Amino acid sequence: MVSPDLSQCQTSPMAKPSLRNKASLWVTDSFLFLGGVFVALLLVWTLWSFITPPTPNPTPNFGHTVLKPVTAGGLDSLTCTGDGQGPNLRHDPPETTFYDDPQLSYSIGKPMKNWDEKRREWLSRHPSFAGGNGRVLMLTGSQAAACKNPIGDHLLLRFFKNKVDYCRLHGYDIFYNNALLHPEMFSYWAKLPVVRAAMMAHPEAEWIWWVDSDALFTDMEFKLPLERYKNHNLIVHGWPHLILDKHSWTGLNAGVFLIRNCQWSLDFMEVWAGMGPQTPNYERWGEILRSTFKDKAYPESDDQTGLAYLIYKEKEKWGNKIYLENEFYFEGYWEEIVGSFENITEKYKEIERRENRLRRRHAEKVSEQYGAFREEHLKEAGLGKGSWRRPFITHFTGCQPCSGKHNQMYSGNSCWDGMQMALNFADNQVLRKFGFLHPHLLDSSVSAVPFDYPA
Ligand SMILES: [Mn+2]
Repeated sequence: MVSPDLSQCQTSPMAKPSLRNKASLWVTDSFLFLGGVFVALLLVWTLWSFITPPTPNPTPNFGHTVLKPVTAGGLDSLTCTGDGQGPNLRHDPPETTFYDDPQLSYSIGKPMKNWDEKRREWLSRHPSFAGGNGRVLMLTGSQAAACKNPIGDHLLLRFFKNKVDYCRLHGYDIFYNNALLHPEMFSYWAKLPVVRAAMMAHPEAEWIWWVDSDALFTDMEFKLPLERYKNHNLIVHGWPHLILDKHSWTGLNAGVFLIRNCQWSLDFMEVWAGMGPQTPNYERWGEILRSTFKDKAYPESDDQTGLAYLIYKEKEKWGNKIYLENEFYFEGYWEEIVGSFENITEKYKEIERRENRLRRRHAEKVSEQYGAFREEHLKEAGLGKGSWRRPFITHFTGCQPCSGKHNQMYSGNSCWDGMQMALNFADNQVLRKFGFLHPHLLDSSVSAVPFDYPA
């Protein structure tokens, strides 16, 4: 019988207690041992730092990294010599890893085996990345050429800035791709080769989070409930009954997904990509998908219907590791969201008028703390449709900012105005920490935030 921990694809040493415990024991022991000499050391260090110029530390070792918070955390900031306490970015030992195997490819269509072992081995050689079970790499991107829509590139810039803001606030890495990594895997299929390559380029990341270029974070404080997904490897916004009973291709949305960096995911993506335009079966897959999901919009095989198909038809094989999230706006349809921004802004202001802590100015770096404070006031707000909580991700499906084409259901202006409002609504949550706000959501101008805002 496998334990719940082992039954998930992810079994890397990051999740195991050994390394982490060893490190924290070491810190505790060091603290006890150093306790007596700490004050003396501090004094010597301080004096020394006054008489010697700051020198960069070219190859800090593991011990140094572990000891740092105990001995020199506060001093670094005073002497400006700090090289951070996080992962060691200069340590890559000469022992061979999977990177030295000439047979290994970053490309989809070249299956990789034993990835979990390979990744685990890399992590054991790079212990400063251990304990990164919640480590997330966000991926997004757009086409290689300039946008046809005259404001397309500007919109994409703002959509990207929004993701950079979210990642900075939560300590995530982000990669923007605008190269076609597989020449035949165009449009919505283009993301799969990027995810595949990113898994190999970032063995330290436990999760890869694909977010479409036309989606943005409209709640900068909300964090993914990663704990909820501990037994799953792929998380998408979706509704089981729409896929399994109604056979609707919109039973899920493939524009935003979270996928675990593990062998299961590599195997799954090979099967998923097997329906793509680079294979001889592309046309046949178009027919199969169309006959299974009758409401499918395009005749060609597409990634979203392909994913729904695998959940429906190969439930036993893949379904138990795929989590269909529908308790919050993992991504939300813009048309049902953009009209609620003004009301939500007022609701949040009401909370802040009641709660002094939320009006306190603070450093951007400690924003997560204020998100946690606010959470206490959002219990009644609900989540998802009809809620007055800020929607987590707003997705402009059908609007295509870059090409300028849009679904005939809406006027172009409703798309571009909606984007402008969503972008300013999100930006207000960021700019506030810099002392400014956009007073009107349809206008990008700013004004300074009064000291005790909102009064
Ligand atoms: Mn999209």
